[in-house]
Amino acid sequence: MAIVSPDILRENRVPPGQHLVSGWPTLHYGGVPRVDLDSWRFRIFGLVDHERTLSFSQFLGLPQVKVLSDIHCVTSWSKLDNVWEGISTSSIKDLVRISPAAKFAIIHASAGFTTNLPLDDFFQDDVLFALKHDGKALAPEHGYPVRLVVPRLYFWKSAKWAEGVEFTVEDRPGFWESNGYNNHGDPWKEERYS
Ligand SMILES: Nc1nc2c(c(=O)[nH]1)N[C@H]1C(S)=C(S)[C@@H](COP(=O)(O)O)O[C@H]1N2
Ligand SMILES: [Mo]
Repeated sequence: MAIVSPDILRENRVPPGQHLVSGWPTLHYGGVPRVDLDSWRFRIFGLVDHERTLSFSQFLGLPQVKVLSDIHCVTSWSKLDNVWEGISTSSIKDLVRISPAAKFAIIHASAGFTTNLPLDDFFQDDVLFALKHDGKALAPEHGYPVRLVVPRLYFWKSAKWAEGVEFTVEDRPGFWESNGYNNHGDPWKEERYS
């Protein structure tokens, strides 16, 4: 059974200032990395009892979920009805003991890209590390092999080419958050820029 992101159930699904597109635009800073699955690792670190480093096959072995969600990019395009499959962030919670002092998740991705989320946002049940979109492996430009998907926030929080997550006491604005975007990014409140 798919987890339905709650914004899907709104009567009006398009947030203020957004418009629908038919394709799937690509947007990121820098180049598309060529990822080798044999050397790929996913690291869980920071305020945890034991840091974990997972190989791709170990990551694939975690329980998988399916999520139905909409995409809202801060540049104003929205794309409805996306089916994602991958690893729920709650599976990460089952792998390590996160210190009660931790308040933020910093998602690390290729080439030093990061994005930051309060733990409450990171552990919503519609947030996942996606491996597939609409039944197919992610294309390289959309984050192959693994991207975060945070359906309730603008899409810049959905880090492509994810490589790990760090738990911290202090907030640490990531790449886009340090370059003019809002620290939180709720599309329904138009938290676009800082
Ligand atoms: N690693 C990485 N992930 C990223 C970005 C980036 O620059 N680097 N850009 C973000 C932004 S601003 C957007 S809008 C979405 C776009 O995802 P898409 O290209 O799959 O549509 O990726 C997000 N994830
Ligand atoms: Mo974006």
